[in-house]
Amino acid sequence: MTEPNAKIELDAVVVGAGFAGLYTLHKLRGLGLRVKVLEAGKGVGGTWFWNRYPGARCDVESLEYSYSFSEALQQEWNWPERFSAQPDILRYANHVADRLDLRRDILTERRVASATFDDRTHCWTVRTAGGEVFEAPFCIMATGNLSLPRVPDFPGLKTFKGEWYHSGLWPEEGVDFTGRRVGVIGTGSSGVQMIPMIAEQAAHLFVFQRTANFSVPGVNRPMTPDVEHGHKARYAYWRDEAKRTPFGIAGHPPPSKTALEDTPEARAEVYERKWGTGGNISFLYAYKDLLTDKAANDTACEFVREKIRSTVRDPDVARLLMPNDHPIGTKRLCLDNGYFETFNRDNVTLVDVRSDPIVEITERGLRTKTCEYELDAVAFATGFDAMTGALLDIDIRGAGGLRLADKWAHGPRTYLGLMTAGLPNLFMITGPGSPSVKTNMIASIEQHVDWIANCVAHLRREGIRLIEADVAAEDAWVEHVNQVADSTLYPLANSWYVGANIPGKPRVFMPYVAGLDKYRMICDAVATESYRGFKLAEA
Ligand code: N01
Repeated sequence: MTEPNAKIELDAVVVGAGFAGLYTLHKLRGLGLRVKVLEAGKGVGGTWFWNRYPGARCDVESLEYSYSFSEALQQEWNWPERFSAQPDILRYANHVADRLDLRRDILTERRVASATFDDRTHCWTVRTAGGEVFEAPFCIMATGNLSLPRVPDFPGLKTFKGEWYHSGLWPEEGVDFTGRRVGVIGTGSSGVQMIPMIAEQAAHLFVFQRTANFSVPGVNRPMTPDVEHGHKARYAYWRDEAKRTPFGIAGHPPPSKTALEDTPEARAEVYERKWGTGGNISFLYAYKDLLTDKAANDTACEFVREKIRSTVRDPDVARLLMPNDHPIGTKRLCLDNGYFETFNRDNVTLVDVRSDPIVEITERGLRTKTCEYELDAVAFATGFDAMTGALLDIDIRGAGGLRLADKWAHGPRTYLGLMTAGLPNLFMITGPGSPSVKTNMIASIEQHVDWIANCVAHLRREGIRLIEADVAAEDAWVEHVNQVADSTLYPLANSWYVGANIPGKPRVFMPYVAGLDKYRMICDAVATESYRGFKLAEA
């Protein structure tokens, strides 16, 4: 540990050692910068460090959800499964940290409390909760989009005599639910993944569902040498193709037809094929208008509802599991391994907390308006303060003392999701207003980090000390992000994409949904045109 308050002077401070922070360190080091990464966790890996709940697994195939910047790295790493599980992804993050000798510049167990811009020195002062101080002209927030876990403030949680967990703060040593009465609250991606696993262990599992969610089969399988070698033999080609897609994922040719062009029989065949192949992006790519035309989307919703109807034996339970309040894909489409089948087990009970809301956590369990459930353990799969949460958790103050929390009081405002006016030299990786969570995150991370590194190199070459988003460019970008979202069905859902899961959070659609391919071209053009929309200053 360094001495408290001993100021460490650097060229760049990076906050977060997930996939974004690791790659940023590598790139900025390559430019000759003195960089430190401050990480709250005990280890690297970000999301994959924290989300250790049973069944945690990525919904993007591993041959795609991995760094593309190093041919050696992508050739030497072996993924054990099509969609790898959390421990394997965490192993990969650790391998990268070792392979690129990153650890000597990563300080773990350093939660950043504040970042303040000094108008006089033009440097950022970054303070950790433990009192350490770092100073650098550049500050890069690699804080993640889903990294501030949210536990609803049910009264009585403190009185609960059992144990409780959150999906995003899962104990490192794991949890054994054998013989216990367990409650899972939440049926988003995390709940849908953990429920089948916990059901296999628990004496009884109560699933507290407020909103039914669409889910499609993962169709996970062990990696075969054929698939792996075939892909690796043409890795450069696949990576290149991924760059030309809206999601940053290769191997899914864009659909040419609208859903209603097909007969109901032909449509059923298309959906059935997608269902059997597995994967959420693949399923939503069945037709080109599933996320823009409600009537088209309804056909896919009905197909999935029919699958639930035919899978779940109890018709009342099946009815409760059928989503009916949002178009499919407008909330993150879940990917599961036996989720709906789990509700056929004798030791699993679905509790509808929409009609019978949770009132409190008691000493012995959980009470809804009409019933008390005795529980030994509660697992919160209740999500995150997404996209802005981790940034606003840090007291960030820009030029003239501008507080980010004040500036974003009515919702995040950024230019390209990379910078926000008033915060010079502070970059966000996959910030609000960028494609981020609507893409393969690692592809988006690489695009952002490459852009930022090129920008920093340009500034240093040209002797420019400051870069800042221009207010007019930012306003136009925010307007554009909204227009694009409004041309889709996304705003119809009460999702975390619009902040709807956090009481009081301004309702603003945060990701840019025109696609990573289009976004990449915009960012490249901005850089080529002398950083159009940014103010550059020599001193
Ligand atoms: O969180 P969520 P998540 N009372 O916000 C319920 C990524 N991810 O952790 O819909 C009762 O989606 C809430 O109900 P409702 C992925 O991008 C990826 O599951 O608000 N229930 C909902 O059911 C994903 O989208 C992977 O009515 C309450 C659930 O909790 C994102 O992370 C795996 C409640 C929260 O769902 C977040 O997913 C896991 C309350 N007071 C996560 N408050 C993969 O790659 C909330 N809920 C596969």
